[in-house]
Amino acid sequence: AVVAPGAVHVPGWLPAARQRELVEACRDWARGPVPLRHTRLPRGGVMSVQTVCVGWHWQPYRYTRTADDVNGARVAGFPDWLVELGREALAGAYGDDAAGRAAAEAYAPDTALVNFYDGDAKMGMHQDKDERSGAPVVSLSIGDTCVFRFGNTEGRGRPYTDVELGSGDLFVFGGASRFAYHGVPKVYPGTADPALGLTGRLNLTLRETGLPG
Ligand code: MD5
Ligand code: FE
Repeated sequence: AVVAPGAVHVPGWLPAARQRELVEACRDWARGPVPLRHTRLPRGGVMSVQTVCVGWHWQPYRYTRTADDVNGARVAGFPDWLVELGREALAGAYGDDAAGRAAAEAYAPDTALVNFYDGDAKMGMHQDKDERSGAPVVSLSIGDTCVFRFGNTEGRGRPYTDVELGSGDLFVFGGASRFAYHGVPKVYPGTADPALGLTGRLNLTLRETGLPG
């Protein structure tokens, strides 16, 4: 479903077996070299979601190779299979025409933010503007269903559209939607398939930082 120009939601895009593989990969990343943790904000706040990064480390509000705000370690490398997953995702969302297929082939994500939401975690309305690239953001959700609030480019308030994101859902944010405000006001605890072996919600976002190699 096209939610706004460039914003495409594909429910149930990722098959269950690949969801389980991704959960396992996230468990590995969560152990280190930089552990899954609540990101501390420069003004003293602490995010309710827990995050681990791959490829580049996001520290509010820039990307670095080492986690200077956590343990100083160099972040895990960005694997080729994750680049491939990003291209498949773009093709899944945009691949109906030649321009979309070309964009998918050219997509070169170099960072992933893995966000873990327990039943109380939320994400306030914000823009993702720390990337020096206008390439689309690929978002994959696994586990508990949440309410995703997709807003506008002017500010945190209305108009916005609330969309439920369930396990396996793909959302791609490109074009005019790349810099829209968005957030996660609510997670519905216990809504994931128990066979996933995951309590809570995982969200992976793939991005191009636009930074040199
Ligand atoms: C999440 N994560 O569900 C969301 C999915 C984050 C974050 O917001 O920054 O880690 S990514 C949603 C997104 C990304 C880029 C642009 C837009 C939405 N957008 O234009 O709405 O944990
Ligand atoms: Fe975001």
